[in-house]
Amino acid sequence: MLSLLRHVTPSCYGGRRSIATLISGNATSKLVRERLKKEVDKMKTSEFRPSLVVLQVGSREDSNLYISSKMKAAAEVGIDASHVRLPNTSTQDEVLRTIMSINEDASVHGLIVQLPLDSVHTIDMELITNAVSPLKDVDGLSCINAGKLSRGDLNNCFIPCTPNGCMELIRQTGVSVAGKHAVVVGRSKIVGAPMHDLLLWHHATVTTCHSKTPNLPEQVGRADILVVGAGRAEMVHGDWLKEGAVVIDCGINHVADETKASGKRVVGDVHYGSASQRAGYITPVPGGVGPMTVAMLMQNTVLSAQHFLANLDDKDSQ
Ligand code: NAP
Ligand code: LUD
Repeated sequence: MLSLLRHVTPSCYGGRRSIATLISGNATSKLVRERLKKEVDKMKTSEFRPSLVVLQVGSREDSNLYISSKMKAAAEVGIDASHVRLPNTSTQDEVLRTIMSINEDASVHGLIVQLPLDSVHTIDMELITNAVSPLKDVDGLSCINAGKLSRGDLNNCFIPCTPNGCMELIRQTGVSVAGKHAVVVGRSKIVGAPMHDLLLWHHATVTTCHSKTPNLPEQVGRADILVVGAGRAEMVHGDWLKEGAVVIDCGINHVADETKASGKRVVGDVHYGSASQRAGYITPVPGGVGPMTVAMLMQNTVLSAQHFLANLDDKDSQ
């Protein structure tokens, strides 16, 4: 565990020493990928390999980057992954037909539709995520999987990758979730809402905040465990935090930085410099939650392939 956590190097912020221990998503995700590779090696035959399809509509630059990380991780683990890209002129019906045909393809165990959809036409995102077969929904975004998670049926559903990755990072700290006060900032279907459910069913008392929550700093200050997914660059400031809190930052925001060749850099939703002065544990951005999202997608795909094989065995023995 020690190599996955390290004390944040003293920073100049406010002239004080940093005290938080950094939780490395890069190191934790590497361990997950190594474990999954061993599991895939055991189940792989000349005819069988876990398989994943990532469906993209259009070609947003950020989605291209995330999908290429997913393809790379799949190759490393031994998952047969394909990237299906539909043009940004695709209609809702065309996207639905593509999903149906992948649903019916018995050689595919996992299907995700990378969001947001980038089409010139209006597409109902809810209709699209619910069209994915719940048995292949390795993103855990269909209402069947989300419903099971909200009722605490954790062992019988696919858990969305980002919150699942956050739980894994919290586990690395050794801080137990049961009985703690957890605060989630954001209530989206992909981050905040499933994060709330996961923390709740791991027996935390959970407060979920959103854009209409009055006095956010006060709510954040009550958190033993804080997970932020708001999409607001460096919004959570260190002096909002309870001393020693576990801080998990899901935010990926691009801000201008003239010292970089690209003219920009990536920051989280938490102001890292000040937060690391006060938190007990903190995730960096980049290198925190992002790589865990990718690793958890691999984990869900391997789980789905294992279910598929177990069902084949059941059928054979009947
Ligand atoms: P989203 O769909 O835009 O949802 C943002 C949520 O934050 C909403 O619930 C919104 O409230 C809330 N919010 C916005 N401004 C707020 C404020 N000032 N105070 C309190 N709550 C506020 O975004 P998302 O998809 O959940 O993503 C959130 C962030 O996480 C983004 O930076 C995204 O890039 C990042 N992300 C990272 C990963 C990863 O793997 N690292 C994965 C997914 C997303 P309302 O509901 O009231 O609008
Ligand atoms: N849609 C996701 N849309 C966006 N960062 C990701 C993501 C890797 N259906 C569906 O993959 O799970 C999804 N399912 N998402 N995301 C965001 C979200 C989706 C975000 C970051 C990363 C996937 C990642 O690897 C690196 C890091 O944080 O270290 C690099 C960040 C950078 O931009 O440099």
